[in-house]
Amino acid sequence: MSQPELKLYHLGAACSLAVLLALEESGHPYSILSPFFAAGRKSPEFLAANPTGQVPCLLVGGRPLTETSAILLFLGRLFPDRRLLPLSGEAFHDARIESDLIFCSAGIQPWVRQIVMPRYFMDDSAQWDRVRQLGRNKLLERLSIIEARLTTKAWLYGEWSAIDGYLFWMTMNAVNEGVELGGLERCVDNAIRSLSRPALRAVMQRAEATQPASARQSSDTPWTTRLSPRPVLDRFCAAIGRPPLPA
Ligand SMILES: N[C@@H](CCC(=O)N[C@@H](CS)C(=O)NCC(=O)O)C(=O)O
Repeated sequence: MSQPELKLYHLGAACSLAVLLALEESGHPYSILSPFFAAGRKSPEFLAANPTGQVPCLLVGGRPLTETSAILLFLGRLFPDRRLLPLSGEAFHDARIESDLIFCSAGIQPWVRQIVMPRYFMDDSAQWDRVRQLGRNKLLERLSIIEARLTTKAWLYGEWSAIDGYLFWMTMNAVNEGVELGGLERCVDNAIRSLSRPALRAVMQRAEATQPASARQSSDTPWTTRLSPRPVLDRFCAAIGRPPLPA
């Protein structure tokens, strides 16, 4: 059966990176679309596809699909042989995977957003440091829940899945944004292992390279920075007191 054409609206280091990684791991051809058409201005085509103006938005044969957790679930089902998610078809088992995806997007991601974009939560910029610190505290608390899940295994489900890729995005933002990850060695180790996957290194480099200059320069788009694998790896190692690993 022929697969649909897949196009992803993606922006730099935004959470759409988790979808980009799943697409890369699928081995299926896809293309990346920019949500912008001018500095800091989102294109009418993008806003028509996703009126919230947020990435990710995946065009599936031209039809938009939004929400990271729904897109990852869709890709897991579209490419069962690639084991992007360990779905079995058994209703409760698969619902637990869906629950984990929603925990990532609704239970963890909003705290990353609060740290990176405090202006969405507080109009008084004098309070932003405090808003960020509250976000860091909550992000740490939520990642601790993942830490407890990783006690006996490197990956969330024993084999790499797109949720480990999604967690990588959370942990990368945590370490980039000064969250103290010293007590979360397994989360950081999980992220380091994801970073050793060629697909992730490839998408990080591509994500950085495909940003239009206008998006890079806009102060409105903080999701465009710090995507080089090497410094991210160094930050992970430093966070848990591990000597720097070879590139
Ligand atoms: N609930 C959405 C949230 C998506 C989201 O927050 N996207 C952010 C980047 S991580 C975004 O596009 N922010 C730009 C904006 O809100 O204008 C999901 O899980 O996909």
